[in-house]
Amino acid sequence: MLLSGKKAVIFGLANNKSIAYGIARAFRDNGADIALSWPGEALRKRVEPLAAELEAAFTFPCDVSRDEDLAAAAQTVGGRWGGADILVHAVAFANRDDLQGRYIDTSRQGFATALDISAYSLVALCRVFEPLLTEGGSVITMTYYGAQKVITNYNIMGVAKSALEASVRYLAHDLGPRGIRVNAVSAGPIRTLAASGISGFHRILNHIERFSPLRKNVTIDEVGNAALFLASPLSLGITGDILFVDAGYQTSGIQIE
Ligand code: NAD
Ligand code: 0WE
Repeated sequence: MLLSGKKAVIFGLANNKSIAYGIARAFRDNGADIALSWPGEALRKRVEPLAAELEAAFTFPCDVSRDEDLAAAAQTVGGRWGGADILVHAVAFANRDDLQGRYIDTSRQGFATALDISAYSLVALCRVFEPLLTEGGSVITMTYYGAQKVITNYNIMGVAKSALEASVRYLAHDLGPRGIRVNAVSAGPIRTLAASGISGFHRILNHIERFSPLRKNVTIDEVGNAALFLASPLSLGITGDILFVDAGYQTSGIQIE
């Protein structure tokens, strides 16, 4: 098994549709020990049964917008495990109002919120966990094509994901000398909690089904397996990179018929 004896800390599992759930399952099925975070009591009730199902070692509170929570998370993991091999960051948030209409209308507050929770949190997470991460460790975050090209309504999240992708490169340079790799998976659209209530999401899914080379949408299992590769020794030569798991969509230019 690719991750026997490895310890993975996973942020961003909300329910069994979450990309983090697909990743956790792939890791668990490959022998990893798992720890899961929850951002507040409301989600704790959803996470704990899934933690039991995934045989997670423990769960812990962490709202990534709070420095105290991040410090406490590192303390908890350090206390329980003494270290960690894999960090998964599958967290994003923007105000719903900022995911529709014109990007130009994004408020200062809306901009700050999206960048704080969706991009800065990876930097903070890497910093507090740096002393705990082992040589050969792997940090994985989740991004979307809207970081690189304009996707209608993705708006401030596109800008936040651009910052996240740039952070992946800078963090890879900071942590590389310690043998720790930092990469992102750029997933195609998937109907998760974070996609629910996005107006016209079914049209995005239809578009990918029609125009991606594989003529389909991707699943959380496919994303989980790509994350497994990035977490495993199979990818020891890869850092600072963006791995697309998007049925090939990002390679498209003009397509006629
Ligand atoms: P999801 O709703 O299941 O996961 C998002 C998670 O972010 C939730 O678990 C939520 O609790 C967490 N979160 C939000 N604010 C937080 C905070 N302040 N502190 C801690 N956690 C917080 O949806 P998902 O689609 O699985 O999203 C996971 C990641 O994948 C996100 O980064 C998202 O941008 C990215 N992504 C999603 C898609 C898609 O189409 N679903 C595609 C590409 C990338
Ligand atoms: O990254 C995302 C979604 C992130 C997200 C979703 C929400 C919905 C609920 C961040 N914040 C919030 N805030 C909420 O209140 N994706 C890649 C999925 C997604 O979201 C879109 C997309 C796609 C794809 C929004 C508009 C257009 C396309």
